[in-house]
Amino acid sequence: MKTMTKPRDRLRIAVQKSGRLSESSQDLLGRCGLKFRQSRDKLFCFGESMPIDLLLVRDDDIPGLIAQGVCELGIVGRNVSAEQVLEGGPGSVAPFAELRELGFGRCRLSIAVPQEEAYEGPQNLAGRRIATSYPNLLRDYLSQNGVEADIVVLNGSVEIAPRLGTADLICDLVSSGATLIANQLREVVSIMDSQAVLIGAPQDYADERTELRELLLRRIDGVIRVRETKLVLLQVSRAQLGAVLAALPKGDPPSVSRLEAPADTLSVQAICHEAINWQHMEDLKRAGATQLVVLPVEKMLA
Ligand code: PRT
Ligand code: ZN
Repeated sequence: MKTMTKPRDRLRIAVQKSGRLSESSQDLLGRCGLKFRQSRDKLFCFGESMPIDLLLVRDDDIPGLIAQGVCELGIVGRNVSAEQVLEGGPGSVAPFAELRELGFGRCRLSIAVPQEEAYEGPQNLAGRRIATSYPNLLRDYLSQNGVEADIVVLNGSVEIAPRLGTADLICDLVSSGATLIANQLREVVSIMDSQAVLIGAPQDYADERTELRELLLRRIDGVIRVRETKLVLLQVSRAQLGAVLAALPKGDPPSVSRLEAPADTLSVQAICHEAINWQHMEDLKRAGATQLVVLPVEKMLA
């Protein structure tokens, strides 16, 4: 006989419906083995492979849905979760905790001034009008620096406020910096680094949700680990081996073998657990590496 699963024995995750985090959030959950069937209104996705469902909403609603107990988990920018934590006022206990950094949606919350304006430090912010969608984070930064300024809360198009004359400066999210340049603004200080994070209710549940949450967290950890894992292959002369090994990004102990020819040339194979950028490649080359190849790793079982 088929048994019915009670609603509270399913886990609900809130993710952004459409925006910068939507695709990467769903991709991450897909890589964890979750498959979904979308409802007609496209707001709810029923988990077919596991008792884990998705709620597709605006990102700003995600912390509140967790606080109200509608969802157990959510994926949101740290800028949004940190702003809402501060909403509770000083000393208040956050109704959700940051469980994992997810490594996508990276940006920073920065203060920017009109391009021609001088800036020496936070004292230059005193008495100015600063436009932002993140009043709590900005207020927190200003008070930590002992500065008083007027915060002008805007829910969008923050970057045009100085041109419109509704504010003197702005405090907004920046990733490439192109928007600031297009609006003749100059980034002067970053007040917070942000990326997508998994947030969740801090408590355990008396039912199956605690176990489901643990299982999902283990899979997310696995996906993140493999995503950052690379196989590095290179050749190096025996004399330069020490320098090349020292230049390798963090990882498992590499295996080193002798080549048939040329004599005294070694082949190195290393699993690295860090993102490998062009700077790492150039450092390895300078240390003596040749035939340098970096490959993605699909799956791992150590
Ligand atoms: O509709 P909904 O409320 O769900 O979406 P939204 O419009 O509030 O959010 P969305 O989709 O724009 O962003 C979601 C999350 O993505 C943010 O909360 C951040 O955590 C993250 N993120 C990463 C960014 C950026 N990068 C980003 N560059 N969010 C916004 N921007 C904007 C920024 O506000 C500015 O207007 O992009 C512009 C600057 O970009 P650059 O590349 O020109 O510097
Ligand atoms: Zn939003």
